[in-house]
Amino acid sequence: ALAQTVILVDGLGPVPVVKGDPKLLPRKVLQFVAQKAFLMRPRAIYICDGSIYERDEMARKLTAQGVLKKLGAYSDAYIARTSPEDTARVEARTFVTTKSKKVTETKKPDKGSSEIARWMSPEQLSDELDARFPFCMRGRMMYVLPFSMGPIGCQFSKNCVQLTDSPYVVLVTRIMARVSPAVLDAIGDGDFVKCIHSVGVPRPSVVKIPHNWPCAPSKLIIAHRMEKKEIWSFGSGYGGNSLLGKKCVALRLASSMGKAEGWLAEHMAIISVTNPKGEETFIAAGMPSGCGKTNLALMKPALPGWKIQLIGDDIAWMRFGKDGKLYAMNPENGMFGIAAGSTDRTNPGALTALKRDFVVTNTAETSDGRYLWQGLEDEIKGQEVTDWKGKAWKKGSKAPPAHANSRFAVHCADYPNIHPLWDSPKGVPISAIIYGGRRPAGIPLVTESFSWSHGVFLAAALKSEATAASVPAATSDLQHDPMGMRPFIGYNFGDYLKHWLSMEKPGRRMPKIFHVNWYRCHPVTGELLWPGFGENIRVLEWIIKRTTKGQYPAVLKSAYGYLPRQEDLSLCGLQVDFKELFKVEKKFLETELKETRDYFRAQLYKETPARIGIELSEFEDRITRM
Ligand code: GTP
Ligand code: SPV
Ligand code: MN
Repeated sequence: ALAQTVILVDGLGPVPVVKGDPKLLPRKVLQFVAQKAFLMRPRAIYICDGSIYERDEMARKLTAQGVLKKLGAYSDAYIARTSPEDTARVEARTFVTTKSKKVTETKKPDKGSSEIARWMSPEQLSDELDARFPFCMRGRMMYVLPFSMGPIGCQFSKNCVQLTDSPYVVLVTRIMARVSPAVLDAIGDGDFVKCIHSVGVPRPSVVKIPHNWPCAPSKLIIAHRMEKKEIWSFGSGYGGNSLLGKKCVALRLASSMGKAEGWLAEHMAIISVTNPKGEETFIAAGMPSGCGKTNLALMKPALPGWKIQLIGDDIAWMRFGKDGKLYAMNPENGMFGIAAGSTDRTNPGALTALKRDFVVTNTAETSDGRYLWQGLEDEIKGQEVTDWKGKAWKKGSKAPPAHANSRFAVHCADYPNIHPLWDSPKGVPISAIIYGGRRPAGIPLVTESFSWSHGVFLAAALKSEATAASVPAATSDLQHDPMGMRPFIGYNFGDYLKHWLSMEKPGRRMPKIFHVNWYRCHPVTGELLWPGFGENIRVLEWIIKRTTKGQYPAVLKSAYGYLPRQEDLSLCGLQVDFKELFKVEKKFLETELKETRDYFRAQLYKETPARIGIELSEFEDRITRM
């Protein structure tokens, strides 16, 4: 008989390794793989290397299962369809586990659960895992996926190994993170983040699998054991639930490591903006899911001579350098951007990136092998369309062709306007931080904070309408979403705000903090007051003038923050209602203040940082004087 490569698992015996050489696994990785193979009992093990051969193999496998189809109009492009029950992140089933509850949750007087970093005790988590993971990969392949968040082997990067039974996760992680055997070398004798993921449907399955997309929504859990740097995810194969490098490692885990080590992991795009004179400014933009980070990063400026280049579209790791500047780096390798609504008008950058080696999920497709979604309907020229559920679709059909949280996954490096420093391990120096959410009423188009602590306050008080990026899907209710990080802060919210406030130190060049609102509507007609997208460059221009030309004095002071004077904002060629866009009303702010105070009271309780209390009362004073 042919000698077969195996991993010897204690208590179980040899488990075949169908690809990769287990002898090349670092000792601790091999141990991890063997222990978890004992727990989950896969039929075989596959050690991934991130190559295009591997991509093709996953694609063949998923195609045979009916989950994936090649999009013939591009090269190496695929469309995937998930189960309609597995289309977005599930916050209610996402937990952070630490020995002491205090490290994670702020204490509250009432029994309602925290909206930020839901704590689960180590004991309860063990029970939850015991009820799910034993034998969960029976009949399935266990993929061993070594990846790095950040350039491989660099000082601030994080080495990770994810075990998964989802070939889709392998296919997409290859785009989103740096998957390579070099990560195993970088691990060497060292530690790594342990990610354990299963779709939760062992074979043979006793239930019918919709769209052949196995998942177990009723048993879903995503849990972070912070002290052990371990992430456990069960029951979902999609997005932030299963691509564990993204929200789980690069935000929740990283934010808590950043707290301990003095840096920040934030839900932010990083962009370079160059003006017609060739002067470049780097900006970080924090917004809740579905509020415009990717669109901003891939924007085509409407003003002539301006250029925007992408560094990152979703996550920023930021730390102050010895020169006192704040450097931001993108730990990801790809973009997992919202597909529906991306068009030549709104977001031409997305379409220019989607030419080769990408995966779209839960979009529609045309009979000539192209992707299709809301906003692209006019491009249908007689082709037949199949919607995200696999059903025939026609213009005028009631249901939209793509799911509202349909996504494209594409390599950052394949985007034509990628910045040459996009993968710099040090990052780029940030001059301004922009926050923004969906605020149909009351909040101006752009506001500059009075100071660092006022900026932190504005960001902490950020609210936005819910979007389809997480379940339950879009209601239009306003939700608090501090720093756009509500689902991603991996530790105590009070400590998080203190950490942000503590960034300000003598000798540091603090970026200015702004708040933007692309989504204000006319109070009577309900129509959007601002055209958005490429026109947002006009707001960036003002922000840059205020930031880099320290002496540029032109502002109006409002109770909410500094506002631009009409003559300082380039509005030429636009028909906009400046007065409505910037109206700041006493009654509105009074309600806003009360509501924000209540929120902090509920979510922070006694851990509200003193400085935030001062910001609240200064805000109150300013409102009183209106
Ligand atoms: P996540 O990937 O979920 O974190 O979202 P994101 O912050 O990257 O949001 P994205 O850029 O994908 O934008 C989400 C949706 O917001 C888009 O599909 C647009 O419909 C809308 N959007 C983005 N920018 C603008 C804008 O300037 N104006 C308006 N009106 N809508 C915008
Ligand atoms: C978000 O929800 O902010 C995303 C998509 O970027 S997911 O990867 O699903 O978290
Ligand atoms: Mn995001």
